[in-house]
Amino acid sequence: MSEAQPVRLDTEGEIGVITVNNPPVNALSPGVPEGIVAALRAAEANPAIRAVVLIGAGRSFIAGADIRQFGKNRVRPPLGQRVYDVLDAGTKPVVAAIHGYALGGGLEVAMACHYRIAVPTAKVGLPEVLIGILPGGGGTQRLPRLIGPKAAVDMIVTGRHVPAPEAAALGILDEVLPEGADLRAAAIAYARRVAAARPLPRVRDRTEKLAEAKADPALFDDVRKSIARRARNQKAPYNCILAVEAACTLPIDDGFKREQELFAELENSDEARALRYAFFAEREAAKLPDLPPGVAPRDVRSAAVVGAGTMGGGIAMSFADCGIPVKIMDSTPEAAARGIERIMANYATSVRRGSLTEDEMKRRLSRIEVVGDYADIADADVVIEAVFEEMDVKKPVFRALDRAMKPGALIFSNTSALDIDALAAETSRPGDVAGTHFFSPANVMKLFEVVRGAKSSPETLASAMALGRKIGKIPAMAGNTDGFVANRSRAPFNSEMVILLEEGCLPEQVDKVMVDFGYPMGPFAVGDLAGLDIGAAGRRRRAAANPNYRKLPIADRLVEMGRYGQKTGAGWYRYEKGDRTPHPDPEVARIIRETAAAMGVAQKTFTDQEILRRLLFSSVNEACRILEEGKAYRASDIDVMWLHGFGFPRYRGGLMFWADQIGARAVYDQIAAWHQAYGERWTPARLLRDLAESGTPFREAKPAPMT
Ligand code: T1G
Repeated sequence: MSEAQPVRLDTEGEIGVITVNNPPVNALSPGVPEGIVAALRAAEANPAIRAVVLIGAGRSFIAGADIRQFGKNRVRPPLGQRVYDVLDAGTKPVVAAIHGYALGGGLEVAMACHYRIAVPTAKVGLPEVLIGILPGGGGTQRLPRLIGPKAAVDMIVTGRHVPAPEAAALGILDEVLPEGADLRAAAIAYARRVAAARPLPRVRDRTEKLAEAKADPALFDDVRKSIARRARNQKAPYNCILAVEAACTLPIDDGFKREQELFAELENSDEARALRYAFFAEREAAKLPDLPPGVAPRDVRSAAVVGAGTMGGGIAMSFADCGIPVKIMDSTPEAAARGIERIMANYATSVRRGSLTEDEMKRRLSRIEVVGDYADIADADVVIEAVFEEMDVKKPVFRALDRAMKPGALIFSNTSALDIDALAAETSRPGDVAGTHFFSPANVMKLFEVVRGAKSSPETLASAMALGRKIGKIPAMAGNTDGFVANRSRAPFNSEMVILLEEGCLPEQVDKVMVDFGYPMGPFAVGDLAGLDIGAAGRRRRAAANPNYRKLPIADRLVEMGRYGQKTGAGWYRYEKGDRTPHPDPEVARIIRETAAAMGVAQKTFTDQEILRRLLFSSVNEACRILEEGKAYRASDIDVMWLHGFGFPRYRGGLMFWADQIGARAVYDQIAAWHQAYGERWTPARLLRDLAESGTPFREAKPAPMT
């Protein structure tokens, strides 16, 4: 809460101006709703005030309830005494003046006002479902009255932010101001114009658009069917639908009651707690706790990418998508041309799917320039190396970048596992070098794993984290260890899934367990998508570095047979031509049986829980090793990587949050038992043992200082 009063009432002539000032996003923290109510009552009681403007100070209107208050024993004002109710009961027009964001309770306050105007860059939305709850301030009842139940249920179930022009077209906003307009002055003028207008246009009184539900009785069932796959195992999306349905069948005050009932079912659910945790974990991950004070990130206004392959092209798109001009080059003009063709094809697919307009595609393509020489990229503020994942290919690139790039340029590698220090050593400026590991497809996946080299300067690291946010990614820091943090914590999972086959599982059985758990795809299907040859290269590298490395003969056998996955029409599964649907393959079952027999592995049957825990506990154990070695700042950073790098179901919070639901003691005891049964690979991490003995949650583990 700001030092000054979070809410104040001023007057401009006969217009009252209520300003909410609770940085950084004007959340409705304790004291803010009360302040708004007090200001509204004061304006009501002041005969000199004929109309009121409600506006946010700083960068936004009101971004919603204070999420930090959820899950605590909140004192919630009863129906009839909330801000929304006081607005409904008012006798003077109130104009909501919106800039930045009006989200959740913020939009609900605006919808309880009589008029809503906004600057063109403003965005509105009811994103409560994204944190496992539903709009609890009348939003499920007022939004359908403003825009109709169909559009309302779409906004509420997706939680999407709606740009002001679209919000006006839908009927949420009464006016969008011209570019550059002074919002406060325009709102005061608007209030003067409507000061005498009666009756007051209360949203609660508008029912004409609700008739849409009568004309389409299947509306809500159709929505339930349309979300079934992505809302699997979740309750909030379905309660959102029920609440909007109530708006179409009940008088509004009964609808408010129904909304409260449906909200109460969600606030303390596992799903809501996990989603709230994920929300804050993502923001925490962007912070470097050991950054010296006063270190500011370097600004990035231009970029360059070396390597125009799948990753390089996706990285270039990430910059172009966020308005940053980017130059891209490869070893030959033909390779560069292939790269730009792939980029154009990717954008064309988005246009075909309707997620991008033709004009926006042209704007983005205009920001990508193919160049032929290092001299052409010398002036870029940042360069990302994205060439073939072999040291003897990358090192010459770093030497060339060192010779070419302007002083102060950031020099990052997109390597997914190779030693950042070895690459930095090829330059005269190791302080400017770090890893920025994108996940494929680079223009889609949000995880931006920043890898610190031993000599990476604090400014370079701060710049990398800021760059991640600037290009719309979720940055998280990793120490320089084989596989960094995301892939290293994932590696045991990738081994254990194949070892389960040696013991009697089938790929389709494992995949079903993980899809039922909430993954969008099973790990074997993902392997076929990524290419089994990629994994084989990583195994060869690890086997060369570690003679005790546990080989995976079944996986190696498939690769030897040329079964690389979708790209060869067969991998763990069989694929029909032109169809990406994985089909269980008896040939694979035969290979599994033969290999297991040759290895002399006793066969057994598995419960779903045992499969799930064999995979995830192996990674929880590795995550503990990563933390005890000081290669990650927080357990929650590892969760952020699993959510945004591997599709871990968000409503379960993340790998370590999920493990905390089981408890370190139970995890440790199970791993200790598998250590007895399977040997060295299941040796419990020291940190895991310590957490089990002290009863400390994974989320509160104190990692070693980052090195
Ligand atoms: N409550 C508490 N803290 C919040 C917050 C919120 N609603 N929104 C942001 N913060 C903190 C955030 O943790 C970070 O803190 C700082 O503000 C800047 O945020 C009754 C029940 C508004 C689009 O879900 O989507 O209303 O890290 O880094 O990138 O029906 O914040 O600096 O310490 O994200 O510019 C519904 C959540 C609540 C909106 C701005 N509202 N916020 O993005 O900044 S439930 C939301 C956002 C509700 C009603 C229901 C984004 C943003 P720190 P940031 P940003």
